[in-house]
Amino acid sequence: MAFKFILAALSATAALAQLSEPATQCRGYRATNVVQGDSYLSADLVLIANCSVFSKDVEKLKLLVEYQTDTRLHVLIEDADEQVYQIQDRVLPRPKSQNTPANKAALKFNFTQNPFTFKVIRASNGDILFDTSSSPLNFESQYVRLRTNLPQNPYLYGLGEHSDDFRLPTVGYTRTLWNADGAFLPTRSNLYGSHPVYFEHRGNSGTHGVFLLNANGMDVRIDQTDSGQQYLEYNTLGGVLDLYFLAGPEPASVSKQYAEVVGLPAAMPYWTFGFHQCKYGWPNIDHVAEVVANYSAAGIPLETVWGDIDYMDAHRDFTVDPNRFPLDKVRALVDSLHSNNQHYIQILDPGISRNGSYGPYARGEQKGAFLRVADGSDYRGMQWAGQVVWPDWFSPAAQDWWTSEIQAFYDPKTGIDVDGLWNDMNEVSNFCGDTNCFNSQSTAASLPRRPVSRYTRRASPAPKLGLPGRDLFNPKYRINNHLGAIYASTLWTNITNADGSRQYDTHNLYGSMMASASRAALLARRPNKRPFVLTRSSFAGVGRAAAHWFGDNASTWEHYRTSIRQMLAFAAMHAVPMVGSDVCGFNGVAEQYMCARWALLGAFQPFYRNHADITAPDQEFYRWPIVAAAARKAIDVRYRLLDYIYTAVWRASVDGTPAINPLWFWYPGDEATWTVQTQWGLGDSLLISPVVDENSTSVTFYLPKDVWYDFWTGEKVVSAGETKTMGTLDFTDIPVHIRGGSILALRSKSANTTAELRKQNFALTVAPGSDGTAKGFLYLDDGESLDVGNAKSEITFKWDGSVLTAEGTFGYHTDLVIESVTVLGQGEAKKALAKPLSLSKGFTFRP
Ligand SMILES: *[C@@H]1O[C@H](CO)[C@@H](O)[C@H](O)[C@H]1NC(C)=O
Ligand SMILES: *[C@@H]1O[C@H](CO)[C@@H](O)[C@H](O)[C@H]1NC(C)=O
Ligand SMILES: *[C@@H]1O[C@H](CO)[C@@H](O)[C@H](O)[C@H]1NC(C)=O
Ligand SMILES: *[C@@H]1O[C@H](CO)[C@@H](O)[C@H](O)[C@H]1NC(C)=O
Ligand SMILES: *[C@@H]1O[C@H](CO)[C@@H](O)[C@H](O)[C@H]1NC(C)=O
Ligand SMILES: *[C@@H]1O[C@H](CO)[C@@H](O)[C@H](O)[C@H]1NC(C)=O
Ligand SMILES: *[C@@H]1O[C@H](CO)[C@@H](O)[C@H](O)[C@H]1NC(C)=O
Ligand SMILES: CC(=O)N[C@H]1CO[C@H](CO)[C@@H](O)[C@@H]1O
Repeated sequence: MAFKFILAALSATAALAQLSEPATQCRGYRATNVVQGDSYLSADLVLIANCSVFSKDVEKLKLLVEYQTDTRLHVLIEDADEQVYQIQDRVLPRPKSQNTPANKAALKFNFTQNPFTFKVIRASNGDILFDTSSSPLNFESQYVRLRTNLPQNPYLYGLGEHSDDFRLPTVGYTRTLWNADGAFLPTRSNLYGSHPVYFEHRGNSGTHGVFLLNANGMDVRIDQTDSGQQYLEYNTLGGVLDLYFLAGPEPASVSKQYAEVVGLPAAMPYWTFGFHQCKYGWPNIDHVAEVVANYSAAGIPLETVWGDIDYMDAHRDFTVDPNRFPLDKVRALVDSLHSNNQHYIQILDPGISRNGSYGPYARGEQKGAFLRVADGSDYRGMQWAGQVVWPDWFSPAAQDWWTSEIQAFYDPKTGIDVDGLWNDMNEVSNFCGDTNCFNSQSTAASLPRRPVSRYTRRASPAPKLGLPGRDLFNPKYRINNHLGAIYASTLWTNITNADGSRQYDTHNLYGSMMASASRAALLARRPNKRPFVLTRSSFAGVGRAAAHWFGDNASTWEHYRTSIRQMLAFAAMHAVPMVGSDVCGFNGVAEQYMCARWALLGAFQPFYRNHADITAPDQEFYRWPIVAAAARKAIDVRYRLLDYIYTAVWRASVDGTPAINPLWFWYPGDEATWTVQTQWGLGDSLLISPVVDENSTSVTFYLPKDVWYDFWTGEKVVSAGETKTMGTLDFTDIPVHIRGGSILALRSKSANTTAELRKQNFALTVAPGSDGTAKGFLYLDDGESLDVGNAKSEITFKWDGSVLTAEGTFGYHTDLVIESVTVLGQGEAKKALAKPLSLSKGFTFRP
């Protein structure tokens, strides 16, 4: 939900391409004291000549190269004194090195000593994946630059969050990573999250990934030199060069290797895959109850209803508006939802009203939970609640306070028994456009006074918490933040966090840290229940704590299309599988035919929520017959496929396997797939190719060389690698193909809630590949426990052309059975089984 009046700060003048070529006096560093071990290499790096392009050179650096696993190479270039900021280990725990002998590793590190430059080489074929030889390294107090040459016309992906083409532009392109609120932003803007990882695909010679573990603001420039040399260049406002090279070589292996570094995404509760409805601007609780009733009356299954900031009293967290959302009525609605197996989620913003008679503020102040300025007084800004303070997630007191406020307000006995939490405005968004909003005024007399002495600031920063003596407001190198200066419309970048680090260095972590704090609070509230947190702002690794939606998009066809590539990037490249757009669009007027199409598209996203702004007309699916019809069909098929989707997202939580696949992940050698961004693979087996143009009743899409089956008709389609056009598609139609070689385990019937759905039996669809065989996977558990122990089933189905087998583990106790088996492409209809197949043990079955 929304961004308001800060567009004034939008500066079109942000410094672009301030520096196209390295300053001539810069000669980089010389490597000395090189020590080479079996599985590592270290060296000292000494500045060759003063250079200081934008700030002071750091004269002495250290290099550490570790062959961490056979597929992961770690290259760390840090200052010798270890003062430069590095992301705190508790924010992003680093994987340990498994000390692979260098000669066994898939990636080789090669370097020159004077000047120091390096290459990363794929051992199997000699491909140079990374090569800094053409440009000296700059490592200054407020500017770090590293450039790698790339092959001409590279296929690069990632570097989210953005709305640009899935395959990144290769010329004149700048990707700025600086978390920022916004709406109606053009492409090439920095958005809510920062994920400094890119994938490069080189066809049959492999895919690799490069992750720069650095939270500082940065521009990543992708361009060519005047002489036509292709490069990618990091330009950061600080931090160290902490690089992880991921060898792949299969695209999905890179996804897994990345998840090993940043952490596996959290497993999601089963019910969160149901359909969600939200709206900013619902006037009162009776209206919300009507929405729920109207969904039911329309026969459209609604799993979860959400509360945006409307429910709050004066937009304050942990309050309800006494007239519009009185507590007893909210509690009654939540009870009624729960008795129907439906769910309720509320929003919590980080901006805490700074009012002495507001309990959560007073208690947080007491505990020392909030960010402070130099004199120890509150750091103040403007948010929905008016004058606010913000939690300092680096302070253990903030987690304490957040957990106890959540436990109290969401106490099932006395408060609102929510099923999950939604974190918004956590970039941080500050409606104060500049530094002068409140912090120059004297402290209001009504507020409690906190003894300044409780606020102890470190005289000299501890290791890795940031170099002293920097200009934390206006660094000379200016990243291309769409909001202008780095402090604009967010927290002051000179604010010191509880551990001594500065917002200048940690800004991009705020949203992820809030999401983690919310997850920890939900876990404290219900220790063995999987928490559900949805966050707008994110940093690499956020998937460990939360799901993500793409923020304040608009009800336009362009954003409908954009949402597909954003889903591809987050799920396949950023280790955040539980993602989706606001279905039918957030801002502006949703037109019914578009909304019908989006209802269908959304059903094949992992996270499926309809949401709109307060200024947008109501857009619940039941409001138009055509949209209602599309939604009924979409939810019906989604629910029949729910265990398939659940299995895919669960698998991502176990080993990082992408739950959503770009088409080239499946056909890496087929160049025609490399730029596809309006189709996606859901799980291992389903290819979704929605209509993507306004008023269109057809879609042209690519079907790689393989055997396919139309999901709706079962018709076999053998493609030689062809562009197909499908029409005439009704407004309730979405093309879906099953990839040959797959077995799908569907529920035999849909239901109006996921709890009802879990009582339905299964039906198998066998879709043989060109060799006549097929394989599929089904994961079953209780859908909600954090730790299910052995109470889970991991079942592999195999079809060898005539016999169907099921094997695996069967620890989840269930009476559910497989009622029917359909083998596609054999001119046979579905076979109801005289004797159903059990799901509690393996079987062999000959139809
Ligand atoms: C850089 O300049 C500083 C002082 O201006 C000097 O002390 C230092 O030796 C110089 N470093 C190099 C590598 O020239
Ligand atoms: C690696 O570096 C050495 C010299 O340091 C050089 O002889 C060798 O050719 C390099 N290998 C590759 C593949 O570039
Ligand atoms: C619910 O449906 C009734 C009957 O169609 C309609 O009058 C009412 O406006 C609807 N309310 C909401 C919130 O959708
Ligand atoms: C779902 O259907 C059952 C049986 O028809 C009904 O009792 C229940 O109220 C329905 N639930 C919802 C949420 O519509
Ligand atoms: C503080 O909140 C109380 C109610 O909670 C309100 O009456 C009062 O006006 C607020 N004070 C300020 C300065 O906003
Ligand atoms: C940040 O900068 C402002 C404006 O220059 C200054 O008033 C304030 O004391 C600084 N805050 C901290 C925590 O250093
Ligand atoms: C789609 O149809 C509407 C209504 O007929 C029309 O106003 C609009 O211009 C059409 N859009 C396009 C892109 O053809
Ligand atoms: C802030 C903003 O405009 N956000 C995004 C809304 O979503 C679309 C597509 O999902 C993006 O392109 C926008 O950038």
